Amino acid sequence: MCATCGCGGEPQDHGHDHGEHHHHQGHDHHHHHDRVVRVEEDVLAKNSRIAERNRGWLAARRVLALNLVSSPGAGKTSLLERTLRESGFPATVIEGDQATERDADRIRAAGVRAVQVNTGTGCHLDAEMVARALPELDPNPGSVVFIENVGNLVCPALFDLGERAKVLVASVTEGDDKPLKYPHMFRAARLVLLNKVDLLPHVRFDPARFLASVREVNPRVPVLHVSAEHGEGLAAWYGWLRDLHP
Ligand SMILES: Nc1nc2c(ncn2[C@@H]2O[C@H](COP(=O)(O)OP(=O)(O)O)[C@@H](O)[C@H]2O)c(=O)[nH]1
Ligand SMILES: [Mg+2]
Repeated sequence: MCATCGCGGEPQDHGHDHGEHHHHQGHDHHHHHDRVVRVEEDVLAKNSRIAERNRGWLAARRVLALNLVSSPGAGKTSLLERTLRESGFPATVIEGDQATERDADRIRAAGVRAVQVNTGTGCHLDAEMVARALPELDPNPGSVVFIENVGNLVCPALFDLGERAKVLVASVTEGDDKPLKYPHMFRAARLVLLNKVDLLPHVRFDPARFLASVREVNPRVPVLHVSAEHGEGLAAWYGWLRDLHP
């Protein structure tokens, strides 16, 4: 599991059989591994309980919460800035980053209230951080809360924040093979936005291969092509939001 945050999965071997060849690890390794898995289960079970509480808190206010996940720099904040400016959705934002108030400042410059959460060494937001941010944010009944997670395609897949759905922002500069390399995140997504399509003429990225890779891990998830910079495809994203939250 992830040494910093206590999240993560079981190590998976490819091909070679451990135990037999790794004499130096032997029994201790297995005891250690059992303990690690148990701690991880505790961490995730506690997180799930708090996430359920968040879900109740949000439901009581008819607030739609979405968890935006991506690798660093895919365009989550850019997408939010534009969405907040032109979609007309009443919304507030929780910004997650290891450090700085920069993204919250960008959101506030778009005229929307935002609470910044800094995770320090942490690589994801957890339900407890969102539980603390929500009363401070105090979203209006019927509004949307966008939660921009820490840029990371690994750990945020495991941590339920109490959101209705995870929206995954991928971008054409990341390569078309990422769905196969980060299957947990692509499986957890309810919507995939393929951002920066304005750059397609300049990068080696095959949209058909990307779509096939997404389909392999998540057969039914919608995939929308967008450009947060140029506005392409954003009407379909606003339509998806409206369908979820009339
Ligand atoms: N060409 C292009 N650049 C984009 C687009 N969306 C975001 N960017 C750029 O990508 C970089 C990272 O964007 P940002 O919104 O900070 O990504 P985040 O880390 O996911 O929040 C910035 O330089 C943006 O200007 C897009 O649709 N097209
Ligand atoms: Mg950002």
